Amino acid sequence: MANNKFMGPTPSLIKLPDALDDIRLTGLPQAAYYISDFISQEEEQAILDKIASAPKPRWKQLSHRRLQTWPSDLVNNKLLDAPLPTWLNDPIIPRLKSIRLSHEPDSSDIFSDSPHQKPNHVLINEYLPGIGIMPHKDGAAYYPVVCTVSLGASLCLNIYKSKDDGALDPNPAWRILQEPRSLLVTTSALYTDFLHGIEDITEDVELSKNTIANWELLRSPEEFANGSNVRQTRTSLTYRDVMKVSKLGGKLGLLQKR
Ligand SMILES: O=C(O)CCC(=O)C(=O)O
Repeated sequence: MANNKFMGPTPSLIKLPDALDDIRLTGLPQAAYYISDFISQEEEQAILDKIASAPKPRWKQLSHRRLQTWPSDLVNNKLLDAPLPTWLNDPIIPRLKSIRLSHEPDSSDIFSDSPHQKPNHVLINEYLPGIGIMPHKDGAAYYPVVCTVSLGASLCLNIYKSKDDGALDPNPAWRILQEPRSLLVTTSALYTDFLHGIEDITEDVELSKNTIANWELLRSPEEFANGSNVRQTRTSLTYRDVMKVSKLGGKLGLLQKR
């Protein structure tokens, strides 16, 4: 037998759904979609290697979590126009753009109505076991579509409602289990009206088809048959379209005219 350390589909065998509507999380408000095998193990490893080899100043160290922002941080909710590096573009963005939203004849992809028709910004978050992210909304800087590719390990993303008095209901309304190499897309009301977060725990518990909104769409539900997921380091790539982009070239032109 060939000594192939990678198991699972090779890039050419990645089987994407015909339409996002085929893999919608039906119990959630409009709309969330989950593809368990969005990238192959080779592609996952190549991206992890690129992340690991980024120069140290690329990392921003928060109190418990560290992150990279590509192509750069936003300033006043604006992005300075710059391309994403090839390894963040390819294969993920063409693959995202290749899936139409529905089976309607004129249906196009999830970014077709966004200002730049594709994501122009990627946040890379690294979560060690026991580390999460507080419930939050992503705010007005982005077109309300978030595409998250998970690498390395699984964890639960929680979706929270605000109570009538505006306070956060601390019990998640839904939990979404994200496996390595999966894609989660959240849009519309789910983006604007709900909060999302990841608990600071070392083990996700009470996992079952009754508690996990995407259970039927998981690659390997049998891995969680005992109801638990012991956390390991999980890295996420969050792809979004920043609506306002400032052109440095334009600014230079303006300076030259003065
Ligand atoms: O890592 C994740 O899946 C969530 C990241 C997140 O909440 C964010 O980028 O706003």
